[in-house]
Amino acid sequence: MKDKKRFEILCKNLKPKRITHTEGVMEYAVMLSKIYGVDEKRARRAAMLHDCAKYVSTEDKIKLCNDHNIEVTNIERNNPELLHAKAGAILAKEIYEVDDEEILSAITYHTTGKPDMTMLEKIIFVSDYLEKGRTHSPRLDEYREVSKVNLDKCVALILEETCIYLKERENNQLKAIDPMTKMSYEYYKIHLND
Ligand code: DGI
Ligand code: FE
Ligand code: FE
Repeated sequence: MKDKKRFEILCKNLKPKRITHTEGVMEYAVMLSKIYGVDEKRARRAAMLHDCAKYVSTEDKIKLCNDHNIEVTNIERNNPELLHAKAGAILAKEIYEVDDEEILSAITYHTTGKPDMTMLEKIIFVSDYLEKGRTHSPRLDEYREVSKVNLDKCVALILEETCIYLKERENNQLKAIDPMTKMSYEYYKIHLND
């Protein structure tokens, strides 16, 4: 399947706001892949599909994972928003005909990160946070500058901010930190001092 066809199918499954975000992630990911010597087409494809399961119902996301022998953790069961990442990788393979394991992994871990990510995985993780449409943090411009010179430090800064954000929410009992987010932060935090 060609990427043009993938994008057509995607557009039928996302709302306009989410398509705009996706295009922002694609643009940012291509920009970073030029800097870090990653294949632009693969970065663009991973970015295109990273949120493809964003509007799948909780029930369907759990069913997709069960049917494909993908574990659903308790945290994910209680915060089903997290599941769009794993479900997205399943749809990328089954509907969008992507069999590139690194692209699928970049989709799986785009929300939480994971320890020891590949360059492509890191690019998708930071591009999702930093694309031009994002305004959720006052430090985004600072992170954008870092992303162009030190990707590991950028991953660490984003994970740090995410953990702080989730902790604040946690006191309101709204969101629990996924163990994978925590593990990612523990792995990358050494780069905060780079
Ligand atoms: O899908 P997007 O909105 O583009 O971005 P995303 O996939 O990074 O999802 C962002 C949401 O995920 C945001 O509301 C925070 C939430 N999130 C990220 N890490 C964790 C988390 N939620 C929980 N409960 N635990 C986490 O560790
Ligand atoms: Fe997402
Ligand atoms: Fe996203």
